[in-house]
Amino acid sequence: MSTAGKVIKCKAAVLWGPNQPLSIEDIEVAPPKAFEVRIKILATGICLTDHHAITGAMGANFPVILGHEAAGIVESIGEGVTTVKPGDKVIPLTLKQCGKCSSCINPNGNFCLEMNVTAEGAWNDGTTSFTCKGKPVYNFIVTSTFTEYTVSSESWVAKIDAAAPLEKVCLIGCGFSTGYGAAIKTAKVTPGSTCAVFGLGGVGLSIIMGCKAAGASRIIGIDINPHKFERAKAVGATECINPKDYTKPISDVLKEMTDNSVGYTFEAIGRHDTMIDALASCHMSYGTSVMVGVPPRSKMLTYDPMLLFGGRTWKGCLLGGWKAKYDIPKLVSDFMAKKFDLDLLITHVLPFNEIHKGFELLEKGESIRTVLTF
Ligand code: PAD
Ligand code: ZN
Ligand code: ZN
Repeated sequence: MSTAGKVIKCKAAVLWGPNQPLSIEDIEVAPPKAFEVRIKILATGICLTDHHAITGAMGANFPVILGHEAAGIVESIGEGVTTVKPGDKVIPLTLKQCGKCSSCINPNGNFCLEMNVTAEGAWNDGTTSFTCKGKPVYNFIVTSTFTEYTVSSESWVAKIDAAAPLEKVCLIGCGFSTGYGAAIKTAKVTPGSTCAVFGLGGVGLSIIMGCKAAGASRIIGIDINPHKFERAKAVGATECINPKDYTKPISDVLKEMTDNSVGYTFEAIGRHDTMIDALASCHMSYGTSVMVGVPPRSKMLTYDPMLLFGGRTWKGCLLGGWKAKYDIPKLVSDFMAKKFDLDLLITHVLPFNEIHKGFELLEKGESIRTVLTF
């Protein structure tokens, strides 16, 4: 029996407030309105950004359904939707692409200026697509994938290869694309260069994969958890170091190790101190440092401007700099063409109802990516 046009009752992990446990609830998912798409989620990764929203380091309206790194199948579409149809395999996007604003039309921009309209987790008319116990539930970065069904807007959904394995390509929805793009698209790592990656989680390892694909000859991984080193080396790190093993600043350690030749550094943690460490660690004249970790909300950062005065470049990027609606399907095609291996990033696969275990593994530093399947 078709569910199109009807409210769907299903399970979702609802976060009722900051620092509360995720609660698996029965929710109602409204049918898609004009230009909206309702998606049956089949696989979703757990990213540290979801954790930032739980702790309050990243803003969200409550109650909220988190999750933003997923893949699924279109269940039904609203009026006017032309780019996807029921049955299509899709990746919900964390960045929209209006295709018309100054950011979308510039080849280097991917942060669509229309983004702010949905920043509060509700649609333009103030409504939400989810309800639980009679209360509206907000969305998270328009994706909300810790649910059996979600609703997104057409410009936030990318149709992907019908043969793509969803339990793997879900990582292309966030972590993989973010890291890989940070290296090849944002930093534009050059062949033969030396790179240093701070933070060896799913994003950091994807940065390493990007540095390697770009032809870097030396890739140094940095993490305070040495258990992360083995997998970092498996994806391409040539060596790994733990800042806790040194008394001097990590920037000095890297300078000595490389005869002062670190061309590119990346911060994939989300801390101010490591953002400055990463900046100070790239070459003072020609180095580029990319801020990939989400900066803590509402906190100012102070730094010595001399760090930039000699010529360093300091950049940030969202989703690796990719233009989501156009580039995500291409990355899925690249995966299908075996240009990179996502299995290296997936340490755990769990059923959706074990989501708590997935977050525990993340908190304990025991996972790279946990994929939840439905
Ligand atoms: P993760 O928790 O899997 O990895 C973070 C790693 O950092 C862990 O291995 C930690 O041990 C390590 N770490 C923590 N503190 C330190 C420290 N002081 N020094 C060295 N290493 C440390 O996270 P992730 O890979 O899922 O995400 C990493 C960041 O990237 C996080 O801030 C997330 O919010 C951000 C992100 N940004 C985007 C974007 O579009 N810019 C997208 C996705 C994720
Ligand atoms: Zn993410
Ligand atoms: Zn735009």
